[in-house]
Amino acid sequence: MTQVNAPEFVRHPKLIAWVEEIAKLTKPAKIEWCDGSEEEYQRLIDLMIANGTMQALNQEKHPGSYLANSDPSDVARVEDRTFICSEKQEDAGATNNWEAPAAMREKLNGLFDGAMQGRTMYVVPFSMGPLGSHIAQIGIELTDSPYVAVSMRKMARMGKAVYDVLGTDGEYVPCVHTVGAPLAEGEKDVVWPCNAEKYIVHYPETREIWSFGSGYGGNALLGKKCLALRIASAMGREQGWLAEHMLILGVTNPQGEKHYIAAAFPSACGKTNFAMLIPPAGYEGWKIETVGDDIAWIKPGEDGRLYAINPEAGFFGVAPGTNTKTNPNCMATLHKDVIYTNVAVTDNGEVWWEGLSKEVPANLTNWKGQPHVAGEKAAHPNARFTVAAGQCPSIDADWENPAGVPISAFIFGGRRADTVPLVSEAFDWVDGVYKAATMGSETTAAAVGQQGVVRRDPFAMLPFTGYNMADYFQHWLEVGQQVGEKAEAAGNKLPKIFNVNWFRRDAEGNFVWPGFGQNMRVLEWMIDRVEGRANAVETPIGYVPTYDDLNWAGTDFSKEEFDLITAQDKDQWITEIESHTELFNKLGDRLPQALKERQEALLNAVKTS
Ligand code: SAT
Ligand code: MN
Repeated sequence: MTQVNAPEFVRHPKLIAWVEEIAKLTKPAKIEWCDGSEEEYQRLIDLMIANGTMQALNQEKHPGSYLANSDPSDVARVEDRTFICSEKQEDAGATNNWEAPAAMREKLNGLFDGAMQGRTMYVVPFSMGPLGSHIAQIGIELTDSPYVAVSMRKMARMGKAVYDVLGTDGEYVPCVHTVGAPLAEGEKDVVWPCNAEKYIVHYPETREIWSFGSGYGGNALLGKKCLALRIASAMGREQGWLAEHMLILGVTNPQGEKHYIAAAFPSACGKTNFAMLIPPAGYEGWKIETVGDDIAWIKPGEDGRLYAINPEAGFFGVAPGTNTKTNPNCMATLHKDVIYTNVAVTDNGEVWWEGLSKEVPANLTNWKGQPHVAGEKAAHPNARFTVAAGQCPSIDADWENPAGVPISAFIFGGRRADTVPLVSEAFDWVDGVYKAATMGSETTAAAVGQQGVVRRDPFAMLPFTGYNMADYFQHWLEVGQQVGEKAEAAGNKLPKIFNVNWFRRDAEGNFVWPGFGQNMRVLEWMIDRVEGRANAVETPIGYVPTYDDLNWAGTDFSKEEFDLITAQDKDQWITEIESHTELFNKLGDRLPQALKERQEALLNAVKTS
């Protein structure tokens, strides 16, 4: 049996026993306890260069940066292979795949038996949230993928110091990950080992994560979607806080007034770009700062305000479409020390992806490692960069403040070609929860499956809520109620809730709203609404700005275009609201009555408008 040989910085007998137990099951050739050092990082990178998993990029253009190409069958999250295994099926709810924990354990025991044969098992200690903060959660990921180990070092606070926080008996979320490709004695490894069979399994009650068969992104970097959203959302429900699929940004106006906003969009709908927005011409003196680009943990304060932290330490962002126009801050963040996955590379060792430049460079090698063929994608649409958040020029001074930042407003946005206007403000908290709960969005390449079809994606959390979605809605309603009472007592206000749609199209199928920096105009209106100084008109679906209520300084965006993108078509809205019934029926008895009532009232208001 493999020697566990825990180093002396690990002083946690239960943890060591657990590593021993998993080693006995998975039978790795070797165990390596990661310490998070620079030396270790470089050694693993060099190892992957030697075995062909990674290639060094042009070190002058991309210092410290590397590229990995995954297997073409392992390029995105696998939602249909993702399971929430609570004791009772109704606790996982209708929107999650479920299997009884005992049955799943038996299945996984079979799959994990010997799964790491011939490989090294890395013990990766990490903290989601600032190390030692009362808000942070610790995880230990056991993985046979060095790619995962180096990526975790960028995406989370990873290293020896985690064990100091844990001490001899601290709590952690055990995360077991294998690519599911054992190597027989003398067998040559492939460049990106993985298994056609995949399981991403969560036990919310015992707070464990088990992942089999994939080495990619959210399937394998278990601190991110698995811990910080699925497990954390279940913790949050028990403990009275929220784990959300949200970016967090700070807006400061020329007078120096600062507001923080948290915004939920489904994967690959521009959260990273929005979080790093640069105010456009006409917005001199305004500033946007970035707290996080993907996940927010939000806790009620005694003053009735909601405080948010970004539990992550890095960005795992979509590369295609990113360029110096769409996201200059992101491009600057990528100036060094990046791990790229599934982008294309020039013969000069420079990265390229669709949208990086108008011209496609000659002699391009595509993400499959083959010569690029015109008309095909050079980078995979879900190609990603992994980079430390601290490198971002717009990073907020308080991004690692363990107390979090106070949230003034929530934004929910889907990708919708029609029906949903540029922006609307909810009438109140319940209406806001309704809007978020019934949000629809066209599917993207971030998940395996058909793309561009509208599906309900409540709170952009459809793939990430670790318990019954109806209970999740109820939890949001309760948080609003409790925080609202505290806020009133303290003279504060609950955050306002807005719905946006940057993705509306005209009759020719073109996007109407320019997006990116121009979203600043919508942000300004929101903040002025929070401050009670902006005008809005009441419509059946919420408060909306007129053309004159937005600041158009520095743009020639016309009233005609504005009318197009803000139009509310009565028939489309009746169809839309009626279609919410499908989700509500699916969720069944546990759906909060307040949301059913809200649907009826809304439908009535639209019909009689
Ligand atoms: O889940 S991933 O981390 O692979 C990316 C996403 O879908 O947001
Ligand atoms: Mn995401």
